[in-house]
Amino acid sequence: MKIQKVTIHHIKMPLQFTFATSFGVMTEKEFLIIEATANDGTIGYGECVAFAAPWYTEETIQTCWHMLEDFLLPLLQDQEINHPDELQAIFAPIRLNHMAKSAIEGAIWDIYAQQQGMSLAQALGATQNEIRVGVAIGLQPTKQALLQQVGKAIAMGYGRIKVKIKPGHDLEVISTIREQFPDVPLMADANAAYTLDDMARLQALDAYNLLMIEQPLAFDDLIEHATLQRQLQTAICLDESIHSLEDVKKAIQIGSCRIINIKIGRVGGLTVAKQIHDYCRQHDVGVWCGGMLETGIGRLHNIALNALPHFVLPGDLSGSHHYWQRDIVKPPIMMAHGKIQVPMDKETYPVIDHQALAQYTLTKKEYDV
Ligand code: OSB
Ligand code: MG
Repeated sequence: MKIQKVTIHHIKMPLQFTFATSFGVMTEKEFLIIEATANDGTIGYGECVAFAAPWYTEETIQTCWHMLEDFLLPLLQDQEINHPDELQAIFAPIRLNHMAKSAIEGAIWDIYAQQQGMSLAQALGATQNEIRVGVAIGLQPTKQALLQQVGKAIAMGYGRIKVKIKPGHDLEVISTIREQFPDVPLMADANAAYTLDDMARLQALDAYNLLMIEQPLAFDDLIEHATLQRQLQTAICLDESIHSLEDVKKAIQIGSCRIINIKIGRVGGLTVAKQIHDYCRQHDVGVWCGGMLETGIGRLHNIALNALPHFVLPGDLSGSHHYWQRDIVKPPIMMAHGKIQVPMDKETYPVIDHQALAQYTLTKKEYDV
């Protein structure tokens, strides 16, 4: 295939909940939706998951747009692409900017799957028809609100509860949940809020039978996480620190973690996400699929990835209505009894809700590639 035309839709959607983490509070999310048209007329969609501000990684909506417009789309000019894996080499002259690369790569994976007459999951080599999912709950203002959120999530069937923690909102948060729900599969995500000076506080979390602690230390660290993992019983899971297969190899080699959160955007696309999955499978390291509060487009890509065989831990993957009043795909993605069905054939694959997309659009721009 060749890519002939790309439309970038800049959209903003109000979240169904206030999402508070150690780095701030979110009530809405911006996205770039990438609509790519191939020379045979097939249209594919990708999603840029960067935030408006650079607190999770260094990328933002605006840096991604700049990268796409000025560097990535020009590299696709006259480029014959036989398989989306080839984009790794095509984009190699551009350092990092993984969320920008992933956005266009996802659209090209979507085109490729359609051209093969397959669902995205099939094109990736998925083996699971349904996946078990978990929910991420932000920092809550009160104990009552926290218990109510956790109780509701358990009642909805989520297979794993993840709560955000930060220094001062950690042991109390976890002990409060454990008193009421002693057996629920529970984990904590710190979004890099701690340092090794907090060792005692982090070790105290060992008493609560957590599945894992996600990204306790700095966003760019592997070494200190290895030091911490040696002194913790609870498994460390890395999120922000993992940008590539090379990062995964180093983290495993030095013992920085026992589990990896794979986010398609953070690692630069589905091709690398699958390579990380395969490597962790060979090395017996757990993986799960992380979330970036995606629209249905990004979520369908997460679901397809999550259907690969080594994704046995539930990911941060809820149904459309958990995040949005109206999603931009139809039918919306449904979660029931803690599970999401993986759309495996053309007939049941959700399509873009163009009316909803238009309703959320701030601006859009068309590029002849
Ligand atoms: O750290 O995993 C994270 C959302 C935005 C930014 C970072 C993170 C999250 C989540 C995912 O926790 C929640 C979701 O998509 O359901
Ligand atoms: Mg995280």
